[in-house]
Amino acid sequence: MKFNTKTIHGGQQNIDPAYGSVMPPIYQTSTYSQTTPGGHKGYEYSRSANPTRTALENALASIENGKFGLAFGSGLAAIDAVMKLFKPGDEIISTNDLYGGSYRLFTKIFEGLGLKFHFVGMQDSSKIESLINTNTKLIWVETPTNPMMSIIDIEAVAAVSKKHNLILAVDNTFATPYLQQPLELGADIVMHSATKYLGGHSDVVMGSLVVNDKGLADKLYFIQNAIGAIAGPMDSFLVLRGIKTLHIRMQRHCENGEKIAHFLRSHPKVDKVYWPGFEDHPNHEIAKKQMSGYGGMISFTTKENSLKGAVSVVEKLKVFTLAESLGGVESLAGHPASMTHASIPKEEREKTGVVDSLIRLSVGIEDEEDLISDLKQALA
Ligand code: P1T
Repeated sequence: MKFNTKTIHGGQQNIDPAYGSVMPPIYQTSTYSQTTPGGHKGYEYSRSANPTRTALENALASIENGKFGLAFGSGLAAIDAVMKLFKPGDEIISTNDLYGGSYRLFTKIFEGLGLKFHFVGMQDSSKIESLINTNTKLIWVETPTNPMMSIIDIEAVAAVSKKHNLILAVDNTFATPYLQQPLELGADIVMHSATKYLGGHSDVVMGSLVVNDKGLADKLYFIQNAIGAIAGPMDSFLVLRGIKTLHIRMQRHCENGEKIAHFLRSHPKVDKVYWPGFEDHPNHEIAKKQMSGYGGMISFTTKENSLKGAVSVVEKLKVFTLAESLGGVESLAGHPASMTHASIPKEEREKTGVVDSLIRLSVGIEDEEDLISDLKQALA
């Protein structure tokens, strides 16, 4: 099956054996009757499994070209489950430019529980190798990175990971499987904040993991059930519905993203524009190799280069909504330093470019002319 068919049918065979409904029923139930202890039809309690969640988990596995999918109550809950594979003393190497909440989870929760994190720019994979020792267990990659849009060569990192027998996890939230398929490039785990493009309509908070290895899947299922941070049936239905239009939404996000990136670059008041589709983006060649398009996420600074200037631009936008999050059909603007990345200490975030004057756009699928006029009036 091709990707554009998988979004609609992948993993969805015989979805409702009872009545043949085309969309999966929302099994809004916590439990299932048993004829005798253990005598059930495959479902006993909805923390362990729920048919609507199963339908979504099968779809997630299908679109990521993986075997096993798991859905969690948020993206961070999915990352939390991965970290629970490890024990005190284990070491993790992570990209240094990443979602502020992931950084907070790593440093404020898991460092306290005895895991050790190394944050490093991964554009050069030899930098990773120099940090590996016998305690190293996982490499955590976000690409494109949030919010600086750096691109990390998944195949190159996978080669290092395999050589040292580590697990490689890739946060694929920004690219989505429409643009990039990390398992195909050698990753062991692909993670999503399904809140974003997979859901696609800013009406759900959810996370997901997809893996190929049965042993790893079993460990993650155990953690999912033992901890209980699962996705609910209604939310599972909504994300499954979102996935059905992922390919056409992404196509439009990419088209609008490209136009806005070029518009910003040509605007006299704009200074730097971060978007991997530019030929002179430092990682453009890697993006071209591992992605089939460049997406709708763009960050930029203005020549005024001040907090006040950035705040005044985001406050003036009318079609773009000033809000946390991304990946919905509507365009959003954010100020990473005070919003999504406020939990990263200023000196740390500024090292990767997350300065006070940085603005991040999640370009939606509205008419491009309305988006450009909106940016024009806000920048004026
Ligand atoms: O918000 P949640 O569903 O828990 O997902 C966390 C997360 C993980 N990974 C990436 C790359 C993310 O961007 C996020 C959430 N990000 C935002 C809310 C944001 O505005 O950047």
